[in-house]
Amino acid sequence: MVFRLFGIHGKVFSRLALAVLVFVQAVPVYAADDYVGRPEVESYIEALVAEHDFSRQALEEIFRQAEKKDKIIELISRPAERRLQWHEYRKILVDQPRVKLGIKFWEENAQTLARAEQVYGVDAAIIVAIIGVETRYGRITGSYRVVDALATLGFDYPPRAKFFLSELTQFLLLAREEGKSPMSLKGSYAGAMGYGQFISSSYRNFAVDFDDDGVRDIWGNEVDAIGSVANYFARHGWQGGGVVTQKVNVEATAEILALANSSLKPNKTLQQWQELGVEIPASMSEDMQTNAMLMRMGQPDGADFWLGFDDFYVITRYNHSRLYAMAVYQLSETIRQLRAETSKAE
Ligand SMILES: [Ca+2]
Repeated sequence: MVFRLFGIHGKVFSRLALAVLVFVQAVPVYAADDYVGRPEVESYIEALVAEHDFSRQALEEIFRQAEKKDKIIELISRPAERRLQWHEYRKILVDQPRVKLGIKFWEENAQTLARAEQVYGVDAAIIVAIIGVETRYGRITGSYRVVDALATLGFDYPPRAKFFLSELTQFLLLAREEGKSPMSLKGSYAGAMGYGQFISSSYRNFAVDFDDDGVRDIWGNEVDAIGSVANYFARHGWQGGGVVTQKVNVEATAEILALANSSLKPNKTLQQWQELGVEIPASMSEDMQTNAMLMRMGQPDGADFWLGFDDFYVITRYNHSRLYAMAVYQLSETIRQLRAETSKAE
């Protein structure tokens, strides 16, 4: 949206880029033919040509090379967020190596992170934690061709077909705008790309050229990746400075158990939660009209209960999972504290 300029630039280059692509790949090493000739693929191509002025030939060449990956369907059918209890999930994501690498990533990018805080009002610790959880600070950004991931999920995974076909369109537009060959771009099994694992629509809407070199590159540029994550949070309403989440004691009534994990959005005031049997800490007694939601986080011997506030909800806009948001927040706090202690000791 901010970067309309790229759209214009992309349009000028698109035909040339795709023509070159077709030429270079005229003799494919391996033709999978998983998608060629399927009526739904044909009508998808038809629509893209009509709506977005793509070259039919170039699109047909892309689908000739796209491969259906059964592994992707297997992975999307059982995401960690649904398989694991909180204590298991936390162990994987808030681990010592990730904390240490986070401190290192912060040191290496201290200036950029400070600038991102200033420009977007988003805490450096949160930006670091997101990039840490998503890709171990850019180390694991995904090895699937995005076109394979999105074609597989768009054409061969009916539960999410609509969403992933829309992302496939966004991806083809993105590649055209950024002057990239669609076949060259890699990402996760769900088609998420780069340091912060942006899906194509997020890339188009929220990625920024934070080092001002004329290119939005969150595939390989740390500065752009940091600015883009910060922009994503700012545009989704990050406030900063307040309580994000708070562990609480509850009377585990049937009503409370039914209300826990029922909403990602803060849905009751602290006053209401108190009346239902949630013990509100004295430190929050001034804020009884503040909204919060209640979470139940599985532990080996039962569960912890936590309240989540507005900024917790913003973290879930990155990945719609309370486990994910809690892991990001706890990682961010652990990194922040350890970093402060380390610098004090030195
Ligand atoms: Ca850049």
